Amino acid sequence: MSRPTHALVRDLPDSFVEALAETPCAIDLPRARAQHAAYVAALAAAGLEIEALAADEAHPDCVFVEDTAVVAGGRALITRPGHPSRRGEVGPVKAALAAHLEVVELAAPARLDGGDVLRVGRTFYVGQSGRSDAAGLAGLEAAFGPLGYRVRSVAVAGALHLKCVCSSPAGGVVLLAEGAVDPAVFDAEVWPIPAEEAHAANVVAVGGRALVAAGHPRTCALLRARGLEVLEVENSELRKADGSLTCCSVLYTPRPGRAVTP
Ligand code: CIR
Repeated sequence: MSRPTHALVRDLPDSFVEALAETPCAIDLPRARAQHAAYVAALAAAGLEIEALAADEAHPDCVFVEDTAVVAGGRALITRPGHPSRRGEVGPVKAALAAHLEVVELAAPARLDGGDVLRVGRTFYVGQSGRSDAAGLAGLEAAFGPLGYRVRSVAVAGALHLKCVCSSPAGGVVLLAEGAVDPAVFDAEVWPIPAEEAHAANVVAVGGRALVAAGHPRTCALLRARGLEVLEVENSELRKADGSLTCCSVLYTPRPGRAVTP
């Protein structure tokens, strides 16, 4: 499986201060923008080519592009986000990815957020959360099953998305917050981290490097001990809107023969 070469990101609108949040609290917008810029710079430093979409004031949560697309095998599934206020975010994401990938779309009434989709090798683990349902899982299976991917359902309780509590920092590995999900559901090597560092379970892995939310020393130590280069990034303001690190990018490799940006 080739490592991703590109990252799609999206700027924060001023309306980000009204983004969906399970526990609303005041967001420092300039700080949020600075943290997002540092995150994008870290992706670029990891060798990814960045494509940045303009913010959309009508969609306060548009920075969380991960929820709008799932990419694998040269194909992008444009999702139908679980929260109605987010459905209008998909158009520019679809247009951007269509320049590089084959694009298919999830049909109504299915609901799927990319934050519920964890891919480890050729297996997709799909969270069944308040945002993603069985029809969304079936749509993902229809999109990627023919490409040789299999799909497993994971019940999610106590978290917005499956990837709020886990991610894949390396091939064949799941980094998992203890007590969040039964580790036995993963046909993978599981690296547990303490529940009090659950927010650090969501890392962005590129090559041998892992972007980790700052302030989680035990997780950083674990990842370093397993040979990864750790880069801590500040995420306090995006976290106020329930954002983790993977949610702010869609990583992909352009399909051979597709047009790429000049
Ligand atoms: C939402 O509630 O949809 C946003 N405020 C947060 C989305 C975070 N996305 C993600 O973890 N993939």
